[in-house]
Amino acid sequence: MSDWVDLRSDTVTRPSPAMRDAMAGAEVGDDVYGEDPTVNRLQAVVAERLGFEAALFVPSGTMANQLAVLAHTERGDEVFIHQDSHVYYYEGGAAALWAGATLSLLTGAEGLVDPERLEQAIRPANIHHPRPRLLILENSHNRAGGAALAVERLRPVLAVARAHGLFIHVDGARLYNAAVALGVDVRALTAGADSVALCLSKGLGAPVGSLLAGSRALIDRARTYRKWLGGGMRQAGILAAAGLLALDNVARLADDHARAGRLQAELAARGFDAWRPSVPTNMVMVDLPGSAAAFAAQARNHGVLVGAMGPRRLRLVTHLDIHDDQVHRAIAVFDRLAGEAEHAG
Ligand code: TLP
Repeated sequence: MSDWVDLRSDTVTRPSPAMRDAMAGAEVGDDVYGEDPTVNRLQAVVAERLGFEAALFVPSGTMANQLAVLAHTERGDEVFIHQDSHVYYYEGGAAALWAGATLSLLTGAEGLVDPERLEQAIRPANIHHPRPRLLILENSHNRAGGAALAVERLRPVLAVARAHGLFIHVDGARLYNAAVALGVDVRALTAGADSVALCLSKGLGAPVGSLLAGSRALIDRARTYRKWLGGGMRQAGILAAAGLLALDNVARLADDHARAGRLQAELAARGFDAWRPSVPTNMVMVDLPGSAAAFAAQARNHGVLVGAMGPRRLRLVTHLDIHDDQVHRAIAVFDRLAGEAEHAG
């Protein structure tokens, strides 16, 4: 697939030669015994960077989120979440399956739960109601086009959650994209949260791996659930070594954001309804008059891979393996397909 322009996701990056070397040379031990020095180092570094006591290395962002739901709740507890959030929309009903959670789906601009809607949704203690327990936020917000949500926007909804004694989990799969776009330290975006999920295998370029960060007590509970789910990995230092190098890729996320900006501007100039949210990151959404799946199939015929985010919406994601060249090729293919559609019309 090396000649393709793959804009489907930032999950498609392949490890760099330096990463492969670090993996080959990683010092390892059995992580189920807590004895893998490289995993332990990665967990300590990420906990410190995100401002938490502890962190746990897990295979995927989905597992990090699901462990958070399991560790914060008991069966039946109510979890408040935006209807476009990954934990609800893209995790296959896992929160109901594993944690037995009651999901309360809320709305709000750019993927952020509206504080008034949250206030209205939280019901008083009563035998008829599930126990209100957890608020989940997502930053940057995937289905909102990669929207980075600033601290000032988070504050009101965090205050409502706190006032009602809810725990707060942030799905920060792309938290560093948000921090870079907003020009803030990542800790500004984790302040006030009880746990954060961070992915190393998206824009940061590791082949595998995510972390859940939180208090030591929460992470101890999450470790037990990880074991129950079969997520205890043995010589996982081979993966953690790549993860440690991935943390060096934070500053260059700005390049991905700039390329996404150029892609959006060029597509818009060619008549596409291409948009990015108010504080954009590494995504461009394109709303089409016709089928997104059909357009994606045609683009594939010309070597450009894009994802369908809805019946008429495409998502284009920039990442480590997308350089200016690839951006130009993608624009040329969109141009050509637009021309063909005009012809057909
Ligand atoms: N998202 C994937 C797809 O599942 C949609 C993608 O290509 O964007 N939180 C957020 C906000 C995510 O976008 C993703 C992955 C995850 C969690 C889950 O991470 P993984 O794929 O590692 O389980």
